Amino acid sequence: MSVLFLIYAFFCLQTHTVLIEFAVASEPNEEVKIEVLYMPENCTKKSKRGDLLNAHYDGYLAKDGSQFYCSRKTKSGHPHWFVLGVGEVIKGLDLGLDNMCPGERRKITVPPSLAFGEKGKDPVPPNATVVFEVELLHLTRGPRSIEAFKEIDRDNDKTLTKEEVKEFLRWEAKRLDTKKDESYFDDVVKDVFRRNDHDGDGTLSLKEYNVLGHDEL
Ligand SMILES: *[C@@H]1O[C@H](CO)[C@@H](O)[C@H](O)[C@H]1NC(C)=O
Ligand SMILES: *[C@@H]1O[C@H](CO)[C@@H](O)[C@H](O)[C@H]1NC(C)=O
Ligand SMILES: [Ca+2]
Ligand SMILES: [Ca+2]
Repeated sequence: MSVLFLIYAFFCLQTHTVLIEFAVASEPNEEVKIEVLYMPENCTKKSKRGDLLNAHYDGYLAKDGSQFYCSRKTKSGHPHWFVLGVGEVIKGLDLGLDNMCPGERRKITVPPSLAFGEKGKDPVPPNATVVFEVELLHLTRGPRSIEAFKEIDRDNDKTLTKEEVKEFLRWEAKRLDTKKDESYFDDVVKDVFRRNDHDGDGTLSLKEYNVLGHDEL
């Protein structure tokens, strides 16, 4: 999945994490255990909710140490790109990968309530505690971050116009060396505004843009 697609998806899909967080809140005794296996000397940037992370992770069953997942061995062997803190990965990883530096390695032990639950998910059996060994390779501030909003908001007036969004998409496509027609950008912008411009004034406010972690403002 390309980063551009992720950005598009984030403009267009409302996240549904409220339910997940609610479910987790009912199990206050179960916590994620984090052990740092390797910490790079230079830790300049730390992960937070809404960031795009690129990581390798191997999954093991705590019960017998058997491996049930390895991102290095899947079809393409590519590390995964995902957005932190929004339910794209299991809750235990959303919590366990917070505040992590690129280059850092962690062992994260996740109770079943924050992993695959009472039902499990083949090949993970029901009620299984799982252990992940994760290496964070790259981190970029995600499309729902205040950094991204500011980047798009070129005139810094705290609203995004269609032209600003389109300019940003063009710039991203160029940066990622993805060739797209003008009509593609027009369609994306149209779709973004149809879904997000709730008051129909032709611009996106911070609230409409749905920046994660408003408290930073
Ligand atoms: C951190 O990185 C910078 C530049 O990337 C380098 O000059 C510096 O020596 C590094 N510091 C340590 C403690 O490795
Ligand atoms: C999983 O745990 C729940 C709650 O402790 C229990 O009710 C259920 O029977 C367990 N399921 C299995 C398959 O062990
Ligand atoms: Ca603006
Ligand atoms: Ca608006």
